[in-house]
Order: sequence, then structure tokens, then C-alpha cells
Amino acid sequence: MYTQGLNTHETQGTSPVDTEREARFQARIDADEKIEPNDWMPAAYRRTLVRQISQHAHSEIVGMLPEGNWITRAPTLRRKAALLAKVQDEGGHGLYLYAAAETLDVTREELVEQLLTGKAKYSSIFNYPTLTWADIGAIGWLVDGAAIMNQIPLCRCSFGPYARAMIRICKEESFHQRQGYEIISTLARGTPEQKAMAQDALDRWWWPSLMMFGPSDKESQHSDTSMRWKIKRFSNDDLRQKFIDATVPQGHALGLVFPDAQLKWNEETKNFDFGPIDWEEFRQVVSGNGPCSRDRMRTRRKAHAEGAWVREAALAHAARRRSREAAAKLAAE
Ligand code: FAQ
Repeated sequence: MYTQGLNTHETQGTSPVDTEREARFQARIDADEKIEPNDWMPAAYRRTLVRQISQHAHSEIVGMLPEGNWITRAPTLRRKAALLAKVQDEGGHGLYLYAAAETLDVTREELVEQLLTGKAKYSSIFNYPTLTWADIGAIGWLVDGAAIMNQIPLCRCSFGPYARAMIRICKEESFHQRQGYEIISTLARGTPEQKAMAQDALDRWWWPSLMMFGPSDKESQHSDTSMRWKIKRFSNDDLRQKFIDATVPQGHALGLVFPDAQLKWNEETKNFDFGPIDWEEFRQVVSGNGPCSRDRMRTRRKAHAEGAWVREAALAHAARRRSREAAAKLAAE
């Protein structure tokens, strides 16, 4: 998608030239201009983007696994078709995002290697199991709902390729969220057993969904710089609160109960107050000790190894095509 030659490897120190370049760069950001791959950028801006975009890409790819688990067991043909399309969309999102990261002078092979060796992070949420069909509804409703809340502002991110990739991704996430809410609504309005399944899924996915927004603002290491550079437009806590305020009425409309005794509308702040998040659980999951962390990595490594022949065949095909084109060009001269 983005294959132009890049002006990279800028060295940075504290010379007056660097200071002036940085000031000009910040002025462009402040004026809401987009930064493009060939523009000068501080090394730390580049690093931050590679970190965030690649973690995001990895999340989409690993995020295919919990739902992929239910493709063969979807209750109807219609549900199966929608789930297949959704999981394929997540794969596509991962690919756009790797392509956006590649404009920053890093290769896809390096990024994938970081994922497979456990060096790179991906979203904590994908380390939880999908135990029942209702979990597929909960993922669409809550996980995609949280993803949209976080990702709509990324459509206005200062880095052009990331912002543009996010526009299509958000449109698709919005369909994902609606299909998830529709599954949950169907179950919540169904038999008592179905309603209990929907409630159980909400009980298990609610808190992990809130953790998706990242640590609290006072613990977030990167927020200040990312907000100054307009990579992030809202803080982790602000987005978490917006998500809670939008989602709680949707659950109440279905007669579902959120697993938080302290969840309560605050007339003064016009927000829902909520109970404490278990940050120790978050730390454990992010450190690779989530309920499915090892299984997710094992599955990704296996899929990568089994796909080696596809990558080799694609490269061989591209090389043959290049040499055919070169021969045809020579013959025409
Ligand atoms: N899980 O200083 P901050 C999806 C890490 S896509 C794991 O606040 P930042 C679609 C963070 O990386 C879901 N790690 O960091 C889908 C950093 O570690 P580092 C993914 C987390 O970057 C739906 C450290 O903690 N979405 O769901 C998490 O400013 C359904 C300190 O944190 C994105 O990636 C976490 N939850 O803010 C697919 C969106 N939170 O790098 C399939 C783009 C934080 O220093 C099915 N990313 N960490 O080692 C972002 O908006 C940001 O990166 C945040 C974190 C908000 C996630």
C-alpha cells in the first residue's frame, strides 16, 4: 500500500538545527497538518508510532483467534456468514496497519518476529477465553464497542497513513459492534437459559473491556507525549468514561446487570460512576499471564509456520513476474 522510498535514519541531538526542526514539526502538528512518511519527524515520534501501530496490528491478528474459535459452531448459517466476514475484516485491519507501520522504515518481518517472540504487546482483551456463543455477542458489543471509542479519534491522528487506515477500519468496526449487540439482544430477549448466557458473558467481559483503554491517566507513560503529537486525542480515562456512559444504557435496555455494585449515574457530573478496576489482573495479563496468553502465542506461531509455503510461493511468483516483465521490456527495445 505504501512503498515509496523513505527519508529515514535521521540523527537527533540537541543542536540548534534539531531544536528548530522540532519546533517546526510541532507547529505543523499544532496547525493540524498531517505528517507523511517522507516528512522529517523526531525519532521518538517515529518510535511511538511504530510501537502503537504495530501493537494495534498484532491485536487485530491475535484478535481473530477468540472469535475464530466459534466459526465452526455458530448456531445458524446467517450467524456463521457474519462471523466469518467479521474475522476476515480483523485480518484485513491487521494488514492495513502493518502496511501503515512499514511506511516508518520497519519491515513486516521484524514486526511479526517481535510478536512471535513475545517481545511485542497486543491488547490484553484477547487473552480471555470464549466459552459460549454469547461471548461472540459480548465481543462485538463490548470489545468492538471499546475499540471504536478508542479508534474514531485515531482517524484524526497526526500521522497520515495511520489516520487514513483508521477510517475504513472504523466503518467495519461499527458493523462488528452492531452484529455483536444484535446477538446479545437476541439472547437477552430469548429463553431464561439464553438470557443467563448473555448475563454470564457480560459478567466475564465487562472488566476486561474497560482495561482495553489502558492504565489510568496517572499511570500512563506515553499519553502526554502522544497527546502533544496528536497521535492520541483523548486520554485513556476519558475514553473509558465515554465508553461506560454509552454502553451501560444499552445493557440496561436489555435487562442486563453490570457486574459492578458501584456503577451509578451521577447527576452532577452527568457520567456513570464506577468501581475500582483490578489493575493487578491487567498487569498479569499484559505480562503474558492471561488465561489464554500461552495458547494464543502457540496458535499464532503454528499458523505462521504453516503459512511459510504461501509466503514463499508469493515471493517466487513475484520474482518470476519481474523477470518476465524485464525480458519483455528487453525484447521490445
Ligand atoms: N493491552 O502509556 P500507555 C480491537 C500498554 S484492536 C496491552 O497508556 P499508550 C479490534 C501500552 O502498550 C485493540 N497493553 O500506552 C478488534 C504501554 O506499553 P509499552 C487494540 C496495553 O500506547 C476487536 C503500556 O501499557 N487497539 O480491539 C494495553 O499511550 C474485536 C503503558 O500504557 C489499539 O491498539 C492493553 N489494553 O496507550 C479485533 C488502539 N493498554 O508499549 C478483534 C491503538 C496499554 O510501553 C476482535 N492503541 N498497554 O510497552 C492505543 O490507542 C494505545 O496504544 C492504548 C495505550 C490506548 C491502547
